[in-house]
Amino acid sequence: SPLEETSIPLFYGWFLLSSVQDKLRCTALDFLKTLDTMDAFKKHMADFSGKAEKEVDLEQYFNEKSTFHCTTKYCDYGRADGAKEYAQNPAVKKSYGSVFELSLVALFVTPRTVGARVVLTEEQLLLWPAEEEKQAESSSLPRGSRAHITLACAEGIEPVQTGLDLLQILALPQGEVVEEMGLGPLRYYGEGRWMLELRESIGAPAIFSSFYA
Ligand code: 2AM
Repeated sequence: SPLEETSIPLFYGWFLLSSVQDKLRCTALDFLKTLDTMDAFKKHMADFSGKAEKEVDLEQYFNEKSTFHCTTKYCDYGRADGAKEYAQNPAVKKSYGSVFELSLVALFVTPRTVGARVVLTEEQLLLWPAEEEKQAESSSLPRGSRAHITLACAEGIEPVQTGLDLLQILALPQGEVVEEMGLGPLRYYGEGRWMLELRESIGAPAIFSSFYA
């Protein structure tokens, strides 16, 4: 019936509690500000600006996203493949409205997106869709590798890009450490792709729920 169809949300995911959202926003902003001033970053500035000498203000370059969350299943109100099956999954129904603790292990920046990498527990993986979108380059990565929080996107970039950028980085050989930052080692992966591994992961309480626009 039409009523049942409209009951499937745009997406399911873990929504960060507001206290940790503010903290993560500050951490991400500090990271961008620091990155912007680093010689190693300036050396590769053309990845972002297109021109070798042109400076980039990363704070201006990216538009921050609101309501930080880690998408589990994009359902598109039931139109996406596997949406109905996901909505009916007993694990999904059982966990709906429960609080989980997400583990944020890295921050990454590309010319398109800024994100936080999330490593899921076995329990959290029960809520990860079975038919996760398969990308050619990521076919050998473990399930849940795409888990992330989109923090910001460049002009004209849709947030779905963040997970693709993360998978791309994870499929590459580990980048060289270009600097030990306060939070941990910063690695460069070429083509404007940077990843800061957090020496101490950030524990982020988040509610498993869904979003209807
Ligand atoms: P995100 O998870 O990287 O932030 C609404 O658009 C939300 O669903 C966003 O959070 C977005 O990206 C996510 N999203 C959009 N399209 C998607 C897709 N095809 N696959 C997975 N997630 C998607």
